[in-house]
Amino acid sequence: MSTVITYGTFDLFHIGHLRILERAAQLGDRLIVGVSTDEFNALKGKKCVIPYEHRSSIVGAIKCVDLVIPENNWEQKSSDIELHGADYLVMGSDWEGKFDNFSNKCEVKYLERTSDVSTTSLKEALSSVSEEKIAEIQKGLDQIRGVIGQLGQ
Ligand code: C2G
Repeated sequence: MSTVITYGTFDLFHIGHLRILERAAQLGDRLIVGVSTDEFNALKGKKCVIPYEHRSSIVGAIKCVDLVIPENNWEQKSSDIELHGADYLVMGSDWEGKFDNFSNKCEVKYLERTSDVSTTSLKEALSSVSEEKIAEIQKGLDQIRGVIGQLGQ
């Protein structure tokens, strides 16, 4: 039985996350996913929208995922690979070359990142919607103030 392991934050889960997990799962019989804890993400300089408990539950519910483990630091990959007998470490191509140091423990593969989608772009879309909403509410309040002003004259 061959085992694949991969890691990620998986914040605001999107199609790029699903595609990397499905393609990683196709490389073996079992897929283990290390989901970055909120504390580790702080170390990565990432502030998650969705807390670890929810991110790990979402990833764990995906059909092709067999096991979710917490990712607490960069270094644990080595012991994870040994503990779980991973044959492949898979990451998206934005990490190309960054984990080659684990190639003495398993095959390291970088799969093409899905273009045109990212957690960052989703966050920006969400914040722009809220800005638009605030502007719309502000406009309504100004209209109400105008009517009140007219009534007072
Ligand atoms: N990914 C992808 N396509 C996207 C976005 C992400 O293929 N459009 C891949 C990334 O390359 C990564 C995985 O999905 O393999 C998870 O991405 P993130 O949640 O952004 O994870 P990251 O913050 O890169 O953390 O130790 C490794 C780190 O935990 C990776």
